[in-house]
Amino acid sequence: MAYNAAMKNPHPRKHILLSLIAILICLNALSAIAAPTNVLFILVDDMGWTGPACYGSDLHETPNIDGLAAQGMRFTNAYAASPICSPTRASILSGKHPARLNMTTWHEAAVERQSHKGDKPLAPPLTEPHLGLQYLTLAELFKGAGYTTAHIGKWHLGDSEHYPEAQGFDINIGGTHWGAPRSFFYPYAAWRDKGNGEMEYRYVPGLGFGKEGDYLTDRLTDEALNVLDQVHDQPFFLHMAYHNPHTPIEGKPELVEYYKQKIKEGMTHNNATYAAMIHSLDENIGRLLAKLEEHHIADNTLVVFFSDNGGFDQVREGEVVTTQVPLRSGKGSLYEGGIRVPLIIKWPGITTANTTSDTPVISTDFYPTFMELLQTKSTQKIDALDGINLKPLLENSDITLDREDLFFHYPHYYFNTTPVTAIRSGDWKLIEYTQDNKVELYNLKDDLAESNNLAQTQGDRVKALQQKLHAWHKGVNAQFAVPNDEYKP
Ligand SMILES: [Ca+2]
Repeated sequence: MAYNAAMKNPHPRKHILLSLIAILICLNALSAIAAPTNVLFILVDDMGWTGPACYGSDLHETPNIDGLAAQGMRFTNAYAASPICSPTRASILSGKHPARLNMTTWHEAAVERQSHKGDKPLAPPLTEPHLGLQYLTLAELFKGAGYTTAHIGKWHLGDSEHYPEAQGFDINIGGTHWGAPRSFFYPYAAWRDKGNGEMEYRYVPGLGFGKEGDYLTDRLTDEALNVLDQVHDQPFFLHMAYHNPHTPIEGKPELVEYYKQKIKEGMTHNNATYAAMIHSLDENIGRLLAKLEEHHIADNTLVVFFSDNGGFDQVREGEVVTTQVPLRSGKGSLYEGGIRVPLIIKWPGITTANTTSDTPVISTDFYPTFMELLQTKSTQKIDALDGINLKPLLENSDITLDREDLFFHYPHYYFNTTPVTAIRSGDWKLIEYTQDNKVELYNLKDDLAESNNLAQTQGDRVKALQQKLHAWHKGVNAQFAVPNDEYKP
């Protein structure tokens, strides 16, 4: 018998070995299917729509961001829910619009407003300086699903009682109530005048030892890589919130020199230091993505790249920081330059490599999309979500989402704006400035630069969009700037 069997199959041991390998491959594939998808959420600070090379920058070099886009879906009409930092960050983590949260300005400005109405014709509303603990944050959602949750970098969502540790994050490295480091170079700390003569000592906690010349973005990434080394074999949600390229505009000297040499007459982007900051940011995103590969979890990790608002278009250190051209304006404004931002999503098994979507999406959409990822059902604690689940769009960029309108509300002053509110509905965008009741209407399809105000000639459309916008204000209980009784013209 043994002889006959051996005759039929002259290499029995090879046969058994091949079968074992096949079984192992099947088991491995099954475990990959069954393993929860990790999430690496890369949030960058003040990078405008045209910041990365794959979004058209003629100066910045971003091979790693571009590479991520080549592996996933790149959005051309993605919006931050707010034109400034804290509110957009709150909208991501809560799934609620900043106007609904009454969190429409950044932390420090909200604190300042408690004692001072400002020196403008309108007094901005009193708003929440903290993301309330009553909301179920994304971190709490992931934690409830058995994920390890880590926040690294900029927090800016409230004082120490509202730090990441109190909002569902197991790990917090560097997160504070401040919106920016004092310096991007070690020791990342210094005294500063708060603008009212009061001094404060700003620092980045959790970075331990360092040496002169160390760059904050490298150091935060070191910490993230360490976290990934620890948690790669368990599901994780890593909220990687880089400070680049927010002010202070500081880059590594050799990179600044490189971009100074590269800049030519007539370039749209021409700030070498800002370009160096984006270069360092991109390098570090490359390190994160390489670490996923090293641990063989790139195929099981959803990666998001997103910016919290448009680029800062004011002068710092004698130079305009950046521009969003062809978009109008920048950070703080409800023109496209303030709110339209880069967004790339790679969801293994869901997105197709190198796809583009022109569908308008907004930062409140992440929350319901991650609920879908986790198969979490809505509960009382997470009702009143303002976004929608993007998974169907991520699966197929040709589908039409069941949503026509996006809303924006910034009842505050900034360098480039007075209190303002807006709606985008299809290709149309209506903007209302409440200080002088000025209304502007643009067709973004024909007029991306918002240079041709059609409000005078399209009265019916203005009325219809205003009705929608005002109904939305009521629905979310939006707060407005009111006449300032302390104002002296
Ligand atoms: Ca920002």
